[in-house]
Amino acid sequence: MSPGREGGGQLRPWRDHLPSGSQLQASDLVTSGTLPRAWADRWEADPEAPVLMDAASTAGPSSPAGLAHRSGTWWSGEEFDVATRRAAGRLATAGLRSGDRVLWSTGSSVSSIICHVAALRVGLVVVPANTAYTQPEIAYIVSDTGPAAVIVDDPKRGGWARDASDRDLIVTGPDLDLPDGEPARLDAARPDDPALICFTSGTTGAPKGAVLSHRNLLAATRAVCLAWRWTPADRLIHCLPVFHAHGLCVGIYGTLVSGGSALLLPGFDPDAVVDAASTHHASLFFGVPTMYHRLARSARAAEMSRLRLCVSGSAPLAADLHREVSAVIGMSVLERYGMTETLMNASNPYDGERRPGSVGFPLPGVEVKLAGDGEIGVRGPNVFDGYWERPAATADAFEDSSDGGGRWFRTGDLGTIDDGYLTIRGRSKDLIISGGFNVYPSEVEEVVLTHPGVAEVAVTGTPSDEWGEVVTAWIVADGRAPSAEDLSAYTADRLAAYKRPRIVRVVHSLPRNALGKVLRSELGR
Ligand code: MCA
Ligand code: AMP
Repeated sequence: MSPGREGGGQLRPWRDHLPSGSQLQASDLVTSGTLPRAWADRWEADPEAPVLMDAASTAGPSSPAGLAHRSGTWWSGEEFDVATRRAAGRLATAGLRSGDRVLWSTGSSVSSIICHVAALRVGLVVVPANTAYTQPEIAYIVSDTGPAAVIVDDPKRGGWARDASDRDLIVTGPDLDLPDGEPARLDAARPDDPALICFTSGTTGAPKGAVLSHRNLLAATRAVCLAWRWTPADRLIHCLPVFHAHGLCVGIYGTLVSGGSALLLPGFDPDAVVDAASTHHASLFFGVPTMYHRLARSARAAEMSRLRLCVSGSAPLAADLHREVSAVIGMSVLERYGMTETLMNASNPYDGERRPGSVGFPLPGVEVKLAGDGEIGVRGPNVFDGYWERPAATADAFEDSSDGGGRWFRTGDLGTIDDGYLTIRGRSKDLIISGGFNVYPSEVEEVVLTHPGVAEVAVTGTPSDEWGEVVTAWIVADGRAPSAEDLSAYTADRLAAYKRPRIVRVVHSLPRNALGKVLRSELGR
């Protein structure tokens, strides 16, 4: 099958994202080979350039590697290089070696990013984890990846990790309070070495770690930098969590690779975003649709028009919301489509029509095709090699190809091609996306089922203007059925808040197929 040829036409080629006259080849995306080398090139080229800053009002944790706490001051490239070298020295002196896993679960702060960058410079494999995870969620990741160290800003999480680990775990905060020392070698990771293990459920089953190599990360980062014309003059208002690919691989890596700068806000608040954009002469904002929904209702949304570019991703941006928010902020929001396993796949163009309801066409270096049933397939230097220690799940996730271009990753998303643009029409995978966070029905069902008032349960997503979807539990009661509040309290120790059911519907029975499997799609919404 030819890339992008089914489902009603052919996608525009990725070259259409480049400025006219560009001769870029896909292989150019991965020159420098690894992120640390690409970053080091930037810091060397312009050591004085501002890189990152914690928003002044939000005193982050103290900085690692002996540098004074610097909230409200820009870190230059040179300072960032020095701080990450020192932090790398501490990690290496603590006994961490290339290939060791480090669980990293922190809020957004320069200190935390210094730890992250230092770990990659040593060749460690970073395992990001949501700071909302409960004890069993952390324990699962620790037992699955066997980290040698954890960097957490909540000591309670460090204790949970220690309890779940069968080795002598190094536990530290983002201040990296460890003895100083020289790392053996810096920036020596090779392009195919793993850099991140990001937990996701893929199309089916239990959470598993998607292993992303340095090559994947560099290719995906360079692609968006090129497509969105990201330059050293840009300044990003960054308010996404740093433990997911959107905030980390697009927001932070993009800033460091482009040579631009980013102001780190601890979370999303429309007024704080508008204030920061104005005070710091920002040019970029990246958000999930829930943030755009809230921005559209902010009295100050028009002040966003001072930015050069606003990007939406991680969940569908409804066409109506796209039009509404674009009208109030005075610029057409650019929607793009990504996935943990593949990072960024497709984007609306920087120059040219940004079509509401569509995710545009493949980013530089990426090939996208539709299978006969409409499932979107992706291949390219951005696509991961497989799930951590799960060969069967990895084999299932890919489809072989005989055209010599390599195997296709099966996304579990369904799409159509309309006039050169890709539109996501649904998912073949069981996945709920609430406010940009993924919720896997089976994970929630497993916990809810242990409630004494629940005989059977199925979990689905109910459409919500603000959240995209909210989690609904369909329950067959055993005695008195629990309310949504009861379930929220009951699941609080085992499910992060965004996974807990917000709506409970009590039914007499659940629709099942001949094999007894629940047909979630036949439940109402
Ligand atoms: C917070 N809550 C949520 C969510 N976030 N509930 C459901 N879904 C959520 N996403 C809970 C809170 O714990 C709280 O619960 C209640 O909702 C109200 O919280 P509120 O203060 O309104 O929420 P918030 O703290 O303002 O958070 C909303 C948010 C946040 C800013 C939209 O959810 C967020 O940062 N989302 C971004 C997710 C993201 O980065 N995804 C990227 C995945 P209680 O009342 O019980 O305390 S990477 C990816 O998907 C791919 C690669 C891609 O394409 O990008
Ligand atoms: P994750 O596993 O967190 O990386 O989530 C990836 C999933 O988010 C994709 O497979 C899509 O289902 C969804 N997604 C990301 N961006 C978009 C978008 N712009 N439109 C629709 N769905 C999206």
